[in-house]
Amino acid sequence: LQQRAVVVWLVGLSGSGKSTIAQALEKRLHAEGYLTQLLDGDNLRSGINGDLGFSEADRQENLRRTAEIARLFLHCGIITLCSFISPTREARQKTREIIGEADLLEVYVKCSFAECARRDVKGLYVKALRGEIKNFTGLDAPFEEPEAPWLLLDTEAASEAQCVEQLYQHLIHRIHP
Ligand code: GGZ
Repeated sequence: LQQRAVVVWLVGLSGSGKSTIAQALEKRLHAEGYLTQLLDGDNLRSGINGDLGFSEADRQENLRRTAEIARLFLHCGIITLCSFISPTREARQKTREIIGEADLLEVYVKCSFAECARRDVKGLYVKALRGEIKNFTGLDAPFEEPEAPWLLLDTEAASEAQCVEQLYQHLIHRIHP
């Protein structure tokens, strides 16, 4: 199978919808015969990045290692989907340098802090607002919005299915220009 690989990097707050969108996109790409790999903050942090927490430095290291791993998959010709908060401009810039500007598609999964806190899928926001989680993104740790993402998906304005469809269409046009 001849395919042009890319890294799709989803940026956004916890609970914004990154992983859900990435999983649905992966399922669709698989069904069409594409080789994919999904790297997710949630699962990498239980394994290879299990030694890292949520300080600024640990997040940078989390993203640096992930970018190095993504680069390996990219060079195998695999469409690599990365789902990480990726909260700072600096960390995202380093990621871009590791993977290479031309092969990194940054997708901003936009959702306000208030809406993420309202959804609170994992109950983390309630804990963070009670002060039980320190360095929580958007509360007492920074989230710098991507200024010029390749694609912006607003999960407050559009449904999950619409966001997946939009991302899929953009990606396919990118792979087969
Ligand atoms: C933000 C946290 C925190 C703190 C635990 N701040 O929605 P989730 O639960 O499943 O995904 C979040 C995940 C964030 O990991 P990342 O590797 O994506 O973060 S980063 O890119 O900043 O390195 C959230 C959970 O971990 N979580 N504590 N303090 N999110």
